[in-house]
Amino acid sequence: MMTEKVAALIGVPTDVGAGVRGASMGPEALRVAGLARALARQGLRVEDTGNLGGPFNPWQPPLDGYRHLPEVLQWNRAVFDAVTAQLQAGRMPVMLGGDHCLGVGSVGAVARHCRRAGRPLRVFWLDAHTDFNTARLTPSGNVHGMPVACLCGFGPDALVNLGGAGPALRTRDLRMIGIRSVDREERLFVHEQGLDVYDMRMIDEIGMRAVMQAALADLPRDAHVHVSFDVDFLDPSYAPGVGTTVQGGPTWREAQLCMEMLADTGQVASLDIVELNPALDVRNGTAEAAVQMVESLFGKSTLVREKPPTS
Ligand code: 6HN
Ligand code: MN
Ligand code: MN
Ligand code: MN
Repeated sequence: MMTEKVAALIGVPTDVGAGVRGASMGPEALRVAGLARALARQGLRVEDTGNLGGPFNPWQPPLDGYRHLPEVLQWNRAVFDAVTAQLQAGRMPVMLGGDHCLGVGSVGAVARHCRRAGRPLRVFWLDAHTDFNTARLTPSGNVHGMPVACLCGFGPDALVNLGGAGPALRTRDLRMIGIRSVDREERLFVHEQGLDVYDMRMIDEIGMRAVMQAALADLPRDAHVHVSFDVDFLDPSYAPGVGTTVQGGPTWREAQLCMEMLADTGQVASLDIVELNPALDVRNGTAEAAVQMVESLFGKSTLVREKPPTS
């Protein structure tokens, strides 16, 4: 008998890592936009575990290169524990952010879980940004620009070692799609560390299909696929409700294809939806766009297909 897959929604209402207030309202906006129903339509059983709690946003300037580090840490500890608990219960964690600093706890938990199980991990970072800043490189001090660096071992000890000693991720376990904004100093570090970045230039030149084929080419059959979906991945023309819009993102169809090709792997096992900012949205349209993308990520397609149309 096939056991039903359970998606566990974990709301994390905070914007302590962001430079603009409002992502703390993201979880509720995603619920209102029908996230649970969309997942259920794709055959998942959905359990909404409610929201995690944590400190308010103190709205202070950076201290030693970080804004709100104690608060960021406290939220990420809660995320790490909640995601770990769901993985251990055999459920698929779906984290509703909140800003992207929460990726440290979420991806960190997934990485430790995979390591314990001896299962390979592949993280797809869908974002306009590489989020690879450090205290020394950051132009803002906002920790939502640093989660990838922290996960790879470059950051404050407390965040790097959140779930145990040593970095959670190896750079080779990461694929970044949709990138179009990397800070000056951050860029050198991205190259130095050899991140696998599929930027908009590449999407322009070879198309989303070839980009995703390349990004998925060496995916082990038994790998756990984690998708960290920063809503600013989407083009602001149809997804204005984020704090850090960058023009020139994937079109609706390109973004859809990216999600569909991830769905085709059948291996998506955990997800973050982050950076949605309802204070900047128009009639919850960005939340609805994100929900539609997530539905594609879990297999929504127009026709019933045994395999991709052109494979
Ligand atoms: N995000 N690179 C900029 C910074 O302040 O470090 C923007 C980061 C945006 C982060 O959207 O998750
Ligand atoms: Mn497992
Ligand atoms: Mn971003
Ligand atoms: Mn991000």
